[in-house]
Amino acid sequence: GPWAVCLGESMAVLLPDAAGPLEAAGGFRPAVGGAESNTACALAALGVPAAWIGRVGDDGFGRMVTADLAACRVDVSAVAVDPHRRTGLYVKETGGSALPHDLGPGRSRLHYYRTGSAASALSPALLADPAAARLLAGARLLHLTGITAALSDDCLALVRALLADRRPGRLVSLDLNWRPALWHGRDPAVLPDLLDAADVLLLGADEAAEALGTGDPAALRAAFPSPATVVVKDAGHRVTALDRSGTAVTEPALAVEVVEPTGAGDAFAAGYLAGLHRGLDGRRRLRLGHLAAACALTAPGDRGRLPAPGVVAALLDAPAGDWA
Ligand code: KDG
Repeated sequence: GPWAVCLGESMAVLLPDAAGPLEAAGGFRPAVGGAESNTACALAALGVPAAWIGRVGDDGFGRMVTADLAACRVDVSAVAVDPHRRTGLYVKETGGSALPHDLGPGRSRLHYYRTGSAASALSPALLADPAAARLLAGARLLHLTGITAALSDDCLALVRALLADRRPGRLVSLDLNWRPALWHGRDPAVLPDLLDAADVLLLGADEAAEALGTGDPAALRAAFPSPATVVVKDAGHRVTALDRSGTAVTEPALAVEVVEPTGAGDAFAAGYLAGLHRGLDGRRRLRLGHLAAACALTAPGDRGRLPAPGVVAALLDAPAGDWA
């Protein structure tokens, strides 16, 4: 069975053909997004057997999402189809046009159409589903994000149930993925307990500062004593991984020309976790994360394409001065 199980909401995405405010969009290209399934795809691309567990509607977008992930060689055997609710959707807006209401160059915004989506009906009942239970029992890694906790009370209960259901030999990674737009009317004070229940905690320094009051790696390490590793990503500059004793490994990010940043964090998680799967040392784990993130940063959609395995191997082993 799959080594990694990634669980959360995947959505249909509409990508406008050109940068600019949505009222001026000429056409949209369909794509697939969702933080956890992005990570599952990138894991599969890195050769790590991965599954995605989620819930889609009995509709064309749901079938598109599921088929797209299957085409990425992600196990979709436990994806539930909800007969009553629709697949979630988001529309991506990117800035850089000269038109009024432009977001500004290099900026992008996700417009969500997902309230009451099929995925928002995920609940602890999932643990009794035979297909999901089979994947969860066999996995060595369960990957979750803070997004799921924001989707509904049932989703929050599912995240809590999964974090409480500790299995020997199975790690849980959790990426904060702070999405303020999803927390309107909900209480993000539930987050710290969830974050501290992970084995591998991934946070962006910026989002952590916003959601938790600090983006400082040492302060975050102190705030979350339980995870074996706390990984703090400092937007495009460097990532620091700290173990329980506070010992830190820092690796600079690769300098790339950013096309569109969405999905870079998901790819970083996949690279880092693939490094765990390969038994890489701490520095190479961070490098594999940076490499996967760089590929997502240079693609217009959520996901990028990795270089050939030989190129990846050469980069992982590059001397420090040649790396970034
Ligand atoms: O990390 C990328 C995600 O933000 C995007 O795919 C949509 O899952 C998504 C979300 O909830 O923001």
